[in-house]
Amino acid sequence: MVQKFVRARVGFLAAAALAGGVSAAVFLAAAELVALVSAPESSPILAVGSFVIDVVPQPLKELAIATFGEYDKIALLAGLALAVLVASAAAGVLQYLAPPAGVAALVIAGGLSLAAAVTRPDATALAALPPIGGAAAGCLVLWLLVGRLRRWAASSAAAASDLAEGARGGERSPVEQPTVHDKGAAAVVDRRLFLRATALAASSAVLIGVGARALINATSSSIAAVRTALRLPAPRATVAVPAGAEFDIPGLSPLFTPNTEFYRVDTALTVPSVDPAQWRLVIDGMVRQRVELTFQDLVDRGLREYAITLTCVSNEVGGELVGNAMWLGVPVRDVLRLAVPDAGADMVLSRSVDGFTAGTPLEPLTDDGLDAILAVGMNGEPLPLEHGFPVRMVVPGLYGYVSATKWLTELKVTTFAADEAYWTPRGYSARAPIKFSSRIDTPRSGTRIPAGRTAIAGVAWAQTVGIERVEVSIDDGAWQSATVSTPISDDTWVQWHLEWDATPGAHFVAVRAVNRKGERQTDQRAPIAPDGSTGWQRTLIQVS
Ligand SMILES: Nc1nc2c(c(=O)[nH]1)N[C@H]1C(S)=C(S)[C@@H](COP(=O)(O)O)O[C@H]1N2
Ligand SMILES: [Mo]
Repeated sequence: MVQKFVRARVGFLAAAALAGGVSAAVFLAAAELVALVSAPESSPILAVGSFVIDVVPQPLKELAIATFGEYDKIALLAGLALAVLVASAAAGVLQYLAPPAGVAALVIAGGLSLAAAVTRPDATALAALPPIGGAAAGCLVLWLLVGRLRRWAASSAAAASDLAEGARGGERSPVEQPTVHDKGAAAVVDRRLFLRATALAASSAVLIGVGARALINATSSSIAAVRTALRLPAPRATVAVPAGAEFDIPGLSPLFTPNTEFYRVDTALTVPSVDPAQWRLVIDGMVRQRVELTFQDLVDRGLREYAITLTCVSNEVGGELVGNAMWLGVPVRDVLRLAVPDAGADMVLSRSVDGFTAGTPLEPLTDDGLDAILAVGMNGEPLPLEHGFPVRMVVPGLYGYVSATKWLTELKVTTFAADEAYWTPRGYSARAPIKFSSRIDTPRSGTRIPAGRTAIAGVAWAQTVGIERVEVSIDDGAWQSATVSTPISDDTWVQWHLEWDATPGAHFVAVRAVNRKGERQTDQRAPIAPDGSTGWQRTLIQVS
C-alpha cells in the first residue's frame, strides 16, 4: 500500500516535472512567435546566450573554444537548453507541491531573460515584447496544467482511500459500490484531461516554435539571396599578383584563402542579417560634420582591390586564425575626410549592428600610406554573410579585434581616454599591432611521412613591414634560409619552402622569420592575451 502510494506520488511528481518542461517550451515558442512580428533578434534563448557570451570570463571562453572548436556556439545553446529543461522541471514540481511557487519561478526566469534582451547593444524598443509574451504564455500554461494535475491527484487519492476502505471489508453497503466506482472514473477522466492538455500544449509549442524560428531564419536566407543577386562594379584598380607569388606544394596554404576556408571569429550567436538597401554608415563623434552614407554612396566612390592578410589575436603559434584575401573596398580615410575629424581625436570606435565594437588608432586610418579599408568584396564575391556582409573594416597590421569590425554600421571618432571597445575590459590591450610570425603547413605536426626528399613549407606574415627571410632548423641544427615567395605587398603573407632529405626516425622542425626591419621573430613564448602570442613553432615529424 505504502509502496503504491509512493509510486503514485512519484508518478505525479514526474507529471509535474513534465508540465514544467512543457510550460518552458510554450514560453520559448510564444517568445519566438512574438519575436517574429516584433523584434527577431530578441528571442530569449538567443538574448540569454549572447549575454552569456559577453559575461563569461575569457579563460572559460577559451576552454569552450578549445573543447568544442567551431561548435562552441552550438554547445552553448545545447547547454542552455539543458539548463532550461532542468530548471523548468523543477518549476513544475514546485508549482505542484506549493502553488504558485512554480509560476513565480517562471516569472523570475521571464524577468531575467527580459533583462538580457533589453540590455543587448542592438536591442530595439520592442525587445521587451518576446520575453514578456513568452513568460505570460508559459505561466498561464504552467498554472493550467499543474491545476489539472492537482485535480487528478486529488481524485485519484479519493478513489484510492475509498478502495482501501472497501478492501478493509466489514459492513459494506451495496450503495457504496457505485461511489467508489464514480471516484475511480473521475480519476481516470482527470488523468485523461491532464494528459490531453499537456500533449496539446507540447505539440503547439513545437509547431509554433519551429514555425516561427523557420520564418525568422527565412529573413537571413532572403539576405543570402540579396547577396547572391548583388553585382559589385568592377574595381578601378586591381592588385597585380607577381610571378613567383605562389608555390605549388601539396599541403601548403594557398596564397589566397578561399572564403569557405577562411577562419571566422566573432561574438555573434546568429549571423546578423543586414540588407544593403537598408544599410547606413554613420560617421559621428568628434567630427566637424556628421556624415551618413548608403551602400550605393559607398560603392559609387569607386572600389579598388587590396590584398591584405587578416590575423586574430587568438591565433596561437602555428595556429589557423590567419588568412589572406583579395578585398574590394574604399579607403577609410576617404570617408573619414568627409566628416573632418577634430584635432583632439585619436581613436575610431567602429560599431557593428550587433553591438560589437573595435577601437582603432585614428592615425593609421588617416595615413595616406596605409590601406585601411571599408571592404564590400572578398575574393571576387560580395562579403560572405559570416564575414560581415555588406560592409566591414580591414586594417593591415592590426589584429582583427581592434580593427576588422564586421556588419559595420558606425565610425565614431573619439579618444582612447573617452571610449573602450568590446575586448578592452575583457583582458585584451586597447592597442594591438600584429606580431609577425611564421607557420609550418607541411609536413603536418605529428604525421608520419616516408623517408626521402620532402618539402617543408608554410607561410609567414609581417603586415605593413614585410618578411625579409624565413629560417628553418631541423633537430635544433643550424638555421637554414628557406626559399620565400615573391610578396604581393608588405600587407600580405608570403609562402616559404625548404627541401629536406628526411631520414627515418623522429625529427623536430622549427621555423622563425626575420622582418624587413631586420628584427628576428622572438623565441620568447607569450600567450594570446593580452596582445597576441609569440614564440617559434616546433613540430615533431615521424619519418619511416
Ligand atoms: N561584428 C564583429 N566584428 C568582428 C568581430 C566580432 O566579434 N564581431 N571579431 C573580430 C575579430 S576578433 C577578428 S579576428 C575578425 C575575424 O574576421 P573573420 O571572421 O572574417 O575572419 O573579425 C573582427 N570583427
Ligand atoms: Mo580576433
